[in-house]
Amino acid sequence: MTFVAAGAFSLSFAASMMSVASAKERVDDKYAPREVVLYQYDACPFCNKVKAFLDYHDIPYKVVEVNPVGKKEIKWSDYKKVPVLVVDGEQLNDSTEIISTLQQRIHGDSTDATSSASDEEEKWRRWVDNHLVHLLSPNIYRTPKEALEAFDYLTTSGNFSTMERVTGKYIGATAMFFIGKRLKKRHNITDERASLYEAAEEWVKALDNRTFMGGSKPNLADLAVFGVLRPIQHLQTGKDMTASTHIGKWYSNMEEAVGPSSRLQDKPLRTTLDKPMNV
Ligand SMILES: N[C@@H](CCC(=O)N[C@@H](CS)C(=O)NCC(=O)O)C(=O)O
Repeated sequence: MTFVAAGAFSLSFAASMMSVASAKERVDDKYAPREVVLYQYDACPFCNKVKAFLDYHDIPYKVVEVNPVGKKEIKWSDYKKVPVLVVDGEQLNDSTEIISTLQQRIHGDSTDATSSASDEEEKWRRWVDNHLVHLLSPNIYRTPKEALEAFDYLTTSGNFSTMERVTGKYIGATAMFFIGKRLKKRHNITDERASLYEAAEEWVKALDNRTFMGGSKPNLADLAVFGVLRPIQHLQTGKDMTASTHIGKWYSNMEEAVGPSSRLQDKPLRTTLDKPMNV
């Protein structure tokens, strides 16, 4: 490759990177929340959906890792699930509600950002909550080996002592293996991998050759799909899905667009025992 050709290549490469990287959406200072605290389980798909939204909009947030056994960190709350987001002192519950409220707020409330969302965007956000998310647990806990891998991986991000991690691992993985089977039955899934691949292809088809469903920038449906898939990306399930479907390109575009975490502390604040996602 000549110097000129190499230069042209790196310029076009930089331009192509910029087209996705510059997709990140910043919030006008006027509407930016002052203090945001996320109560979460690190590997929970719903929590990751909220994080994808906050990261994409560069909204700084503190994280409080909730101990799922006692949930003492959210003792003050009547709502007992995570995520809970406290925005300038106001409690918001439920990932989809949280995101809709934030979306409206960062657009200055005057624009009804939620009602201006397209039917397509709303339809796929619902698809994430009613369909995609239910495919995760049956997949990541599919076999004893995968259950161990998932339990190990997901709890590494929790607040475990080495002792808790080692002793809890086999019991936890066994429990999750059976819970995965129960959830599979509850959601009428016959072949969990086939259903996941089908869902990934369904999503790619819905993209209809667009970079994102939102066009040149991700919309709330893109952020929701990306958020719930993020915790499984390094697990066997995530690797299989990337290898067996066409979702990889969109996923890496999303990684680029969402960019680094805007979380204020490097590591989430931890308490004691954690548990993996159970959806
Ligand atoms: N619809 C809720 C679902 C939240 C949810 O089910 N979160 C799980 C964690 S992944 C939870 O808190 N489960 C109750 C528990 O762990 O006791 C949302 O979108 O935020």
